[in-house]
Amino acid sequence: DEEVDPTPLPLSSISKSFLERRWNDTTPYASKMKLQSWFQLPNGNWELGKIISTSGTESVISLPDWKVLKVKGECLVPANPDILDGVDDLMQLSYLNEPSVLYNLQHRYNQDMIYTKAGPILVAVNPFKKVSLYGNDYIQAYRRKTIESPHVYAITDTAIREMIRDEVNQSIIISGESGAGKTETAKIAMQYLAALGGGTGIEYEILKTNPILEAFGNAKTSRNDNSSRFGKLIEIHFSETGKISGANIQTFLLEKSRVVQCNEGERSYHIFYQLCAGAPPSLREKLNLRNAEDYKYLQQSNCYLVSGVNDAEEFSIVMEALDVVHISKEDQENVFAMLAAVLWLGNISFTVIDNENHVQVVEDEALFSIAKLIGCDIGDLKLTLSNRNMKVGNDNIVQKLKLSQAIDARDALAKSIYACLFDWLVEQINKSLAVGKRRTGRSISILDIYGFESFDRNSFEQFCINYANERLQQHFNRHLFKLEQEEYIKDGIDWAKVEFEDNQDCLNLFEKKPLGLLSLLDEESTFPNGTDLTFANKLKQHLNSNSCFKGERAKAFTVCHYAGEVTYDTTGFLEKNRDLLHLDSIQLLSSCRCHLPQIFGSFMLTQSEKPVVGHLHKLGGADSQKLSVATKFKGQLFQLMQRLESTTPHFIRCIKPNNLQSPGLYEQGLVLQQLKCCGVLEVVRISRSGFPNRMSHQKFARRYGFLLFENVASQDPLGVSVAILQQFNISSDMYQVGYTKLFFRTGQIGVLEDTRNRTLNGTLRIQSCFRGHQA
Ligand code: AOV
Ligand code: MG
Repeated sequence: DEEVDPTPLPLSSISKSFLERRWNDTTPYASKMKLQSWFQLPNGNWELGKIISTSGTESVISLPDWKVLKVKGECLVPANPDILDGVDDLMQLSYLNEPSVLYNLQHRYNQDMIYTKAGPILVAVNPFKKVSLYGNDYIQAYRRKTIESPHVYAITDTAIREMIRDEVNQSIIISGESGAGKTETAKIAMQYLAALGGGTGIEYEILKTNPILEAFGNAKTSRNDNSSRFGKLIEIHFSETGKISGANIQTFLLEKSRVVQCNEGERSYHIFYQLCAGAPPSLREKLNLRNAEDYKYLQQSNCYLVSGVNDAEEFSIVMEALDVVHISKEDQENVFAMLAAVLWLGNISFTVIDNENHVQVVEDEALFSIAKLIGCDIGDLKLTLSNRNMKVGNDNIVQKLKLSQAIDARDALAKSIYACLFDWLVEQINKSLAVGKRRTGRSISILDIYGFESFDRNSFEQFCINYANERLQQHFNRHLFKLEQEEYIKDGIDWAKVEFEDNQDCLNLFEKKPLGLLSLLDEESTFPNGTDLTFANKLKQHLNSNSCFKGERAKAFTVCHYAGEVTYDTTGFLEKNRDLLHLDSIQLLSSCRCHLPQIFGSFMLTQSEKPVVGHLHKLGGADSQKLSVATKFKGQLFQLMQRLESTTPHFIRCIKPNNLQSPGLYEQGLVLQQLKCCGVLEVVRISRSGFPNRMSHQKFARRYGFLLFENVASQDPLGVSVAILQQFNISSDMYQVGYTKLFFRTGQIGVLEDTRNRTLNGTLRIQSCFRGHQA
């Protein structure tokens, strides 16, 4: 009786699996059994209660503190049986509801099991402390698959296997709020890839890019002591033999403004403090370096230290890393000289010389130090910082700058030098990583951008950062919901639609032309009379009817992002979007005998000639056909999305369990809000009732056909596929046969893959034994 079912396989058989039925179970729980149930306390937290009795619509429950309450049935949410406490995939929960998911993650979190699967995605809850889950032993264990529990290593391993199996590039896309753990997670994934080796030391180099980029691109914010202020995509290339052959890093929109301005309690980029604290005496003298406290740019936020961080030690780590990526000692010193120049720029001060507020530069140590560090004439520097050359018709006129203009010009120069330095560093790193010139193999990309941010005051930077997160969320939705469901329909399989939060409306608010946030910003930025206030008014005038937009008083507006509402203050929006560096400053840089020829080198060559447009572009010349910052960023994001679209994505969602960056504290409300806004519950839901793995009939037949015990009469791929399914006794609940593809529930392909690998390894071993005998 228990033999193989001889009836032909149904093509589209099941409509609702038992899992689905459970998910959709809406019968009032209390009336069914005397069991455990979740009860929401007035503070929003959930407590596990035991139902003592039920009569009519009311139940009596007892809470853990022995309190007994009479509650309405609809206030109770079913809890899972104890046996399901802390399951490692949320899909295994019998009752998938908010408190059950929260409790499950918390249960694991309390035992330092910070990783949990939610169907195809990995959820990582930030431990804010060292957890012993990493290192070589773990890497080897995941490699050999002797550990199964969810981990970044496991995701990365899957990416490698799928890259080889499907011959498709892969991406690991890490998202989450600021401080949720994206950058750490990216490093853990890189660690795993690096352990595969490359043979030329390239893997070591790849790891060493992290301290460099973090020193120059991360800073302490009020949300994260090591907050990324740029976005990063690292593409790691593999040779045909599965070894790392090289890598390439692309960065996105560095927050320049931080160099000249940052909020109370935050810091500028780590490297400034590291340099001040860690430079050896000879370097200090050469660069005329002071302590961090002596520089105005670093003084303003009144924060010099990060708890638990030794900047001097970090500096030596960065220097060592610079060696590893082949940046010469001479270039390193020049980089530090540029940093010192930026710091001294902040100390440049002006005296007002007339009653129109025109200024002159004070001749002091700051001025002399900069001239020496960047190698320019003191007189030229003075003029650049206090005058502006303008072309009116055929005449050149010199205009004196007012105090505020002079300060802006000075800060613009500092920001440009820093941004150029950052780009130059990334370029050098890329040269060093481009070892495998002929990249015939495949790649795995890891995306780590700045997370969604909402501060008391939000400016242009948050506007861009949150827009980027909105784009990324769209990619996530597209892959996990839209494409998934479209494919089911296209291939004609039975399917119950899952609703999800689509953020398309919010993206439209940003991107629509001509009446979207970005277009209106650009338009106002090009108007000579445009101001931050006229911009804010224009937004209110055109966008007030948009459901994702709310006008606020004066210069502010609110956007309803997928992750919550954020109110932006438009102060500085236009200037930051234009990001102009005056021609005078560009000419100054082109004339300087700066020690870092590669950065401003092209300017040296054209010293006597007219500046070349291309070079102006790099520094953002005022009179070049320059794109606005927002438009350029939008273009970069589109390109990024295109690149990601050609890969198989693996998603990791980082969750921040508290806002204090402290270990052991799990705030249910905060976690729930993050789970909700990124659709974790829906992902689990769609995966439970869906078929996340799929393969064309042809590919399936080709891949597993050799495992068949008997020859199949039919040679067509569908026939072979069906025979395989039968031989492996795969329950008809677990797959569906579409017009072109086979669709599997989670885990099914894994079973087949394991058998295939075992069989192949066995075969190989037999072959090599055989060869051994022959020899
Ligand atoms: P983020 O990248 O998501 O924020 P980070 O990766 O910088 O966040 O993580 C913030 C801090 O959380 C780190 O500095 C660590 O102290 C801690 N942390 C995160 N993950 C782990 C882990 N797996 N183990 C131990 N500690 C961890 V931002 O870049 O601000 O969006 O912009
Ligand atoms: Mg980060």
